[in-house]
Amino acid sequence: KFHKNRNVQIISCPFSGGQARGGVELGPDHVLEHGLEKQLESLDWTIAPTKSLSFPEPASDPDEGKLKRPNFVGSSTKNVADTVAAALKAGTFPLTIGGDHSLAIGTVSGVFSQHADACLLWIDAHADINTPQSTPSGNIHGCPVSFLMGLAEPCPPQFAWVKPYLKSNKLAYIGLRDVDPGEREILRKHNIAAFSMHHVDKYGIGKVVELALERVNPDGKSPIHLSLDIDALDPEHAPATGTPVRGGLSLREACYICEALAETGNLVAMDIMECNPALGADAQSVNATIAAACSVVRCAMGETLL
Ligand code: B3U
Ligand code: MN
Ligand code: MN
Repeated sequence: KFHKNRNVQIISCPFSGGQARGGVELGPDHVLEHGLEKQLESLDWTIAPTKSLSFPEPASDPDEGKLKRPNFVGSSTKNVADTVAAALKAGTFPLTIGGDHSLAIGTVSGVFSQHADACLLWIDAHADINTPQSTPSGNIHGCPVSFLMGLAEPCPPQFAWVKPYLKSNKLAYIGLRDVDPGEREILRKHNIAAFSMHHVDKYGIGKVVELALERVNPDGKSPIHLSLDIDALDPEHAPATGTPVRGGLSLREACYICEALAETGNLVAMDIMECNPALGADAQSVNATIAAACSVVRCAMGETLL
């Protein structure tokens, strides 16, 4: 068995404050209703009672510069960080189901508070590394990585609690295909391992994962946090998401990434984010998206490893 620890703490995060489209807060319930807990049990995981977080909206939440809903996102992600840290302290594997990707400010903070030497694999069509200055939209789900790296200067007061745990050599992306000009500059300046769909085509997914792990985990000893945005997948497989981008990962490529990380034996946490059951053309597109989300999670939890 590649996972030595087979106790999982599912953390349900019905949160949509990091972006403008309603419905992403329904993602966790849909994933759970699809039977994820039972599926993990059948993979021999012990399931702690699922933690469902609730996210009270602040009475007032004026923009902070360009950033929208900073109070809501700041307090909610702090709650997530504490919950993820507690799950790790309890010896469980935190599996966080979103909700929008701003939640990763919390999940990654929680993981790095317990594993300072961790590395982060960010699987996404987008780099989510805009700063409060560079963000074109003001949506904080496009900014989490910049907060985690301490690139937001000055740091908005709502995120003063976020420690800049994440070093540029401990972060790798796979699946990128919609990166803003300001983000490109940041990726280049900090020499961040960024594998776009171009690299997936050029080298194949097997080689890309190998290259990514070489960059962020050269000695193979770092604990790994996998943060997976469902929009990394091609909209053919995951149409029900806020910002689908054509030309993405096949379902098998996404599953392969998860399997390869499971195979390292070092995976300590996973996020599955941005499933939006209110989008997608019909019930079948929503179901396909949720099924894909459950598939990649099962792969990360060891399903297809023999
Ligand atoms: N980069 C854009 C768009 C975006 C980021 N993440 C998603 N969309 N899902 C932004 O708003 O920062
Ligand atoms: Mn994305
Ligand atoms: Mn994302």
